[in-house]
Amino acid sequence: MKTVLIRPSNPTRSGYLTEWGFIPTPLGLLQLAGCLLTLETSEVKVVDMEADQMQTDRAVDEVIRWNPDLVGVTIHASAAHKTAVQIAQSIKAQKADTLLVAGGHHATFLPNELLREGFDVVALGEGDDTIVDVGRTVQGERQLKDVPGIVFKKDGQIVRTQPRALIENLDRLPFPALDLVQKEKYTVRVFGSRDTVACLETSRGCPYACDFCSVTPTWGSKWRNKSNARILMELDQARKLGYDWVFFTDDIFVVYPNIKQRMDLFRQLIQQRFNLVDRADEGGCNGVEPRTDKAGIRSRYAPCIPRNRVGKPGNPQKDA
Ligand code: B12
Ligand code: SF4
Repeated sequence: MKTVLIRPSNPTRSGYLTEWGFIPTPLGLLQLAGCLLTLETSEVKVVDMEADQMQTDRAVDEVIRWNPDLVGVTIHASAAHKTAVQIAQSIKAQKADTLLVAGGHHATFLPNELLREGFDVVALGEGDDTIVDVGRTVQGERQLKDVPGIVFKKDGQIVRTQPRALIENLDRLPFPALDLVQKEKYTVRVFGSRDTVACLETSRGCPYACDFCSVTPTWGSKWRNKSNARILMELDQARKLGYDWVFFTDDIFVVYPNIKQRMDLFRQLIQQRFNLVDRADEGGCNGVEPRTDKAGIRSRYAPCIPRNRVGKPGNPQKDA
């Protein structure tokens, strides 16, 4: 089975890109790829329109040349929705038998709209197990109606399957397939050069429920985290691949019941000679700063607070 996973470009150009030249590795897709590669005879290709500054036509040509059975499109931010739909419609027009699946935050909240616009299936919330199950339907091993956590079209009707339970033990996930992308494309200018940067996650969810935020409805209100041993293994993978930096995508990195685990993690990172830089804005992060200080973090990147807190790795400034 051949799968193409696509990150559509965001035509509004994210502030992270314009301000800091930040082109993050598409972690969600690489995690899905890691999961799909556990299936026998599965091949996965990633088309990253954002990193390659690709126009829709070129992206579609690349997908069609690869001749996939399954195409997954991440719709992380609503701003990428229009591009995602254009791609889906062009692929369908040229290769009608491709199963088109959308996922990510935007897709989770607006599945029916995406189905009307041309997608065959929308994965709701966590996609790791869902994409494997959908892959099995392509291989003829099961049916979409038996895959939890999706919305799909059947005979012109929209069908929503039973909800999928959240993954309790994140350590059971395969590693994100970082080796499917070229690290030179993923850079950040924050420290004045084009350093390479890999995204990794150490936890999912948030115990709070701010009413403007889509995190809790997508990831659940239970904070679930990977073990320190697992996090260190993933960091080691990124280091071996030669990335200069790792960007943790967690929504909330330290929560009260897990302060000790995080402190232990920071200590181990320092022992293993990782440079740690945290971002701690004034709003809501006051508890983090003294603790990260105590754990030995010497520099911070904190654009919203005074400049004396911005440190450069290798030449760290101590907080004033
Ligand atoms: C880290 C992060 C970033 C990073 C980029 C990370 C990356 N690797 O691409 C940076 C800082 C650059 C960033 C930028 C932006 N972000 Co952001 N970001 C996040 C954050 C905190 C985590 C994303 C992440 O990597 N999660 C970990 C991976 C594993 O999860 P994932 O990508 O969601 O994928 C999983 C599922 O969603 C699903 N899935 C996803 N895609 C697909 C596809 C298929 C086919 C399937 C089956 C499943 C599936 O399965 C995956 C595995 O479980 C989220 C909030 C959150 N907790 O999700 C906000 C979030 C996604 N960002 C958001 C926004 C608004 C933006 C910006 C538009 C901000 C701005 N104004 O500039 C830009 C847009 C960038 C772009 N080019 O589109 C919003 C999106 C809301 C919306 N509907 O628009 C979120 C939800 C934050 C929020 N609560 O408001 N972001
Ligand atoms: S992730 Fe941040 S903004 Fe969203 S609910 Fe949690 S604390 Fe609030």
